[in-house]
Formats: sequence, structure tokens, C-alpha cells
Amino acid sequence: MSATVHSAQGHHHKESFITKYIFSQDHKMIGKQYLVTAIFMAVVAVILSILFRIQLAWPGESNSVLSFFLGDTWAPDGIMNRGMYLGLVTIHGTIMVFFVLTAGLSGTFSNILIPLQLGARDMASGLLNMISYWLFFLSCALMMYSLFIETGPANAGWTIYPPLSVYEEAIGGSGMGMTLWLLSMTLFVASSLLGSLNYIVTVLNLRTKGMKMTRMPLTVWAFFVTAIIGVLSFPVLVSCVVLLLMDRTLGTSFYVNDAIIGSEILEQSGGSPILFEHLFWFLGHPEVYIVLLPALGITSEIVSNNARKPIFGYRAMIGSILAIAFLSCIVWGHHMFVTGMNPFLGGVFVFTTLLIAIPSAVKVFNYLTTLWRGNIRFTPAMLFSIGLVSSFITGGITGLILADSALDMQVHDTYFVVAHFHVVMGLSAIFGMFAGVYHWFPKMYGRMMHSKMGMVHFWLTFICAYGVFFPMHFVGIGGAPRRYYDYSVYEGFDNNQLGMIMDLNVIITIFAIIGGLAQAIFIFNFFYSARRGQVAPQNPWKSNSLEWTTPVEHIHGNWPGELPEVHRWPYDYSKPGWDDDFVPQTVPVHEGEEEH
Ligand code: HEM
Ligand SMILES: [Cu+2]
Repeated sequence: MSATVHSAQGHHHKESFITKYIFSQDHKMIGKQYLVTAIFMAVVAVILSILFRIQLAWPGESNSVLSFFLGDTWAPDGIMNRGMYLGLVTIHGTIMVFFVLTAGLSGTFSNILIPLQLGARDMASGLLNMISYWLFFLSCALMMYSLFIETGPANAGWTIYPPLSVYEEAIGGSGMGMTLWLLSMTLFVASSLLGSLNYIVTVLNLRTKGMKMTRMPLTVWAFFVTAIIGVLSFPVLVSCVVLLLMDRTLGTSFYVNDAIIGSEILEQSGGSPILFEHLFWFLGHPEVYIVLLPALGITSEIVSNNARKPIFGYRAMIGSILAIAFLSCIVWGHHMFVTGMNPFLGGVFVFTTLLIAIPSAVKVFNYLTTLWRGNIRFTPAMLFSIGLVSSFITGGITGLILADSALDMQVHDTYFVVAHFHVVMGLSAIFGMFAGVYHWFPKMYGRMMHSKMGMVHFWLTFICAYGVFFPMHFVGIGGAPRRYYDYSVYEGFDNNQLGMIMDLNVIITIFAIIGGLAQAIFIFNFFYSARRGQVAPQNPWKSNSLEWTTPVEHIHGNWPGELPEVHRWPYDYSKPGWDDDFVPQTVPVHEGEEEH
């Protein structure tokens, strides 16, 4: 069917600027739109994080950076307003998790790679794909707008727990800011569902001849399973948000119990914020894998390609993706150990959570065995992939601590948790995203990124990332709660312990500033290379998968003429009996040759 729609013979009318770059229905262009939007949002989120880090490191001191960015309303005399601190944390988290790492990572690479690696002319529905991008764009625009309103952005955290998110009177950001947050997220979910359905249908129906499911690259497996968990868990977030909107506007009381604000007794009673937590975390936990799995898939591809070895345990990798996806849906209660849940129920969540360590360890083991004795080529993409393996291990270890309810209760809502989730999900996913950009840039723009700059970018980012997030564990164990904007006001906090916390906070902030600035190298490299970089050969990394069989020059429909036919899996690197150290998927299997 798609062959007639997108015949490569160029039968269709000439594309105008608008249909080519703005309202494009071509999956490659939509992928790039996702990427560029996400880069912009990431810059915003990083700036916000540096602003609140400055506040944490030097509380109560006037700072001209704060006055410059926040102005007199939000930083009178250069000292950050408390409500604004919470607002910045909230918007930083929301942007990073949803807009950068969900839409930016998944949206970019699912779009670009699924059709190209499967030998399809485009996504199942170009129109839905375009709508999905534009809903995402609108949702970003609304979230950005909420930064500029008089009462300030939503500030109940990215988890928007009630009651802060219910009572408009509670705090400035609970008013219009929260309403905009909810609207923005609703658009986001709609976008993400349309995108996911498209990915699922494309994977199931548009594989080229010979592309059995068991010959798909692990990237596609990861994107496919990610889309499935998205379709299962995002709708729960929407229902959660609808009930919240009703509590806010219609006077229902799903999530709140009796409350007094000022001296006024509010009408609502009988609801439970715990209900909200159940609904929220039913999305919230799978969400961390929606962010992680695509990054892990990208890593499999890059590690195998740059170690010039077949990925170790291909089927075990698929199995572990599926197992992680399944388990991620039944562990949400580990975010709720301190809500007073029955300890027996807590035990169930401890158990299922710890189980996730098994498939995760399988993945790590497979990466390491693939690297083992490989003929490793240290491209920037490879460095970031190895960086991902590192952060996935280090963050995973603190995850074991948090999974145990007895230990979690000690550090719940402290900086230990912030450290953990930044390392395991923030760093891993962002490293995966960088790896993907460096690796597939030639596919996207027909040019190479500058590799030396890429390496400098990697080392600065890697060192600063650990410089920021490693000390945070100690800040947390030292007792610093998250979302407090100034610890120095507490009595007794001038003893050694607070001294340590304050010193570490300064160190963390300095690393954050350097690490943030280092991203300028990447951004420069990206935009410069897109126009001026060295022109890429067709298959720069000597890779086996199908995307490198398309012409460098993009055409609508991907392949001129016939679609390629597939005869083998994509990991035939250094196979004995071949002259080259790679055998593309399109090469027929010799007589008597084992498939792998
Ligand atoms: C990989 C990119 C990142 C991701 C995915 C990410 C994600 C998040 C999330 C989800 C939150 C929680 C927001 C909330 O509790 O409402 C958060 C908070 C925070 N982030 Fe990030 N972040 C990233 C990068 C950074 C960077 C580079 C810094 C360095 C300064 C940073 C520092 C913080 C801090 C200090 C908080 C506040 C925690 C709290 O007080 O609750 N983040 N981030
Ligand atoms: Cu979780």
C-alpha cells in the first residue's frame, strides 16, 4: 500500500517550503523536528536547573544572574522567591522527563529509525505522525508560556501531588500555572499516544521482505516495546489528570480530604491523595523505562557496531526488554512506601522491584561481553554508549537500596533519591540520546559531526555529570530533603553536618555550571556540522543495518526503486569466512552458512 502512496518515482507534486519543513509528513523530517524542539527545551531546562542550583549553593546571597533571568518579581534584590524555586524545579523536571527524554529521544529516533531500519517507505500514517509532532509542539509552547504568567508556573513538582495541585488558593503556582501544566500534559499525552500507535503499527505491518521480528535491530525492538508501555500507561495519567481537573473546577473530592485554608473550611471531604499517587505512579514508574529503553536499544546498536562484534545474547536482550517492560508496570508502589501502606503490600512491591535487577543485569552483562575483546573504535557515539553502561550500573546499585522499603524510608524525599534517579535515568537516557545523535547524524543531515569536538564534549559532560550527581548521594544521606530552597535557616544546621552539605552544594553547583556550558560545544557542533560538516559517505560506520543502504540525499520514500530484501540479522560483524568485517543484512546467506 505504501508503495503507491510514496512511490519514489517522484510522481507527487513539488513540495513547498511549508510542506517540506513545517507540515511535513515525512518521518525523517518529523524526527528532526522532534530533535530540534527537544534540544531547545533541554537548553531551557538546563538553564532553570542552574538557576535553582545557584540558589541552593549560595542561599540568601544576592546574585546578579538570578536578577537577570528572573527579574524583580521573582528575584527581588537578586534573591530567589520561594514559590519560584519550586516552580523552576517543577518545570525543569517536567521538561527533562517528558519533553526531552520521552518526546525528544523516543520521538526522534523512533521516527527516523523505525522505517529506515525495517525497510519501510514511511510510517504507517504520515498524517497522524505530523499531528503528533504538532501536538507536542503546542504542549511545549503552553508549558513555556506558563513560565511568564503573573502567578508563576506550576510548582507542585513534576508529580503534581495533591493537595498543592488541587487548591487554587494554596500557592501562586497552584492557580493558572497548574491549569496550564495540566492542559500541556494532556496535549502531550495525546501526541505521545498517536506517535506510539504509529510506531506499533509500522513495526507490525511494514517490515520489508525477510525482516522477521527476530531479525530486527534491537533499537527497533526497544522503540516497539516502549510504545507498547506508553499506550498502556499514559491513558492512566490522563484519567488521573481529568479527576484532578474535576477536583479543581467542579468541587468533586477525589483526591482531597477536609482542609482549612486561612480560616476558611473548604467544602471538599472524603477523598484521598493516596489514590492520586496510585494513579500517577502507574504511569510514573513505567515512564522511567519509556525514557530508558530507547537509550538502551541505541546502545546495543552502537556497542556492537563499534566493537565490531555481534551483540552478545540477542535473544536474551529481547527477553530482557520484554521482562523490564512487564515488571515496570507492577512496581509503582515502591514510590509509596511512606504513605502508610500495609507492610505486606510493601513487601510485594519490594519483591517485584528487586526482580527488575535481573533483566537489567542481563543487559549490562551483554554489553560488557560484547565489548570484551572487541576491536573497539572510540567514536563519540561509542564513548557516550559506554558512559551509559557506566551510569546504568552506578545508578542501578542505588536503586537496590531504594527498592528495599526499610532503607527507602530513611532516605525518602532526600537528595539521595534525586541523585539516584538522575544517574540511572537522567544520565543514562541523555547519554543514549547524545550517542544516537552522534551516530545517526550522517543519516539525518548527510554530513559528519566533528569528532574531536564530540570527544571533548563527552569528557566534559561525563566528568561534570558525576561531579554533580555523585556528591548528591552524600547530601541526601546527610539529611538534606529535596525541594527545600534554603537549608541554612534551620537551627543546628551550622554544625559540621550542615557545613558538609553546604560545601558539597557549592561543589555540585560549580560542576553543574561547567557541565551546562560544555553543552555549547555540542550545540555548536550540531548546527555547524549540519550545514558545513564533512559530507558523509553512504555507510560511514560500516554498519549492517538497512538505514545505511539509502542514499545520503534524502528522498521521500527512502529507497529509489525496490525496497531492500533482508537475509540475516543486523549483527554479522567480524564473521569468520568473510573478507570484510561486516556483512550487511541485504547479503544473502551462503549455502551452509549458519544464520548466527
Ligand atoms: C538528564 C537530564 C536531567 C533530567 C532527566 C532531570 C530530571 C529531573 C527531575 C524529574 C526532577 C524532579 C523534579 C521534581 O521533583 O519535581 C529534577 C529535579 C532536579 N534536578 Fe534535574 N534533571 C536533569 C538534569 C539536571 C542537571 C544537569 C542538574 C544540575 C544542576 C539537575 C539538578 C536538579 C536538581 C537540583 C533538582 C531538584 C530536586 C529537588 O529539590 O526536588 N538536573 N530533575
Ligand atoms: Cu519507580
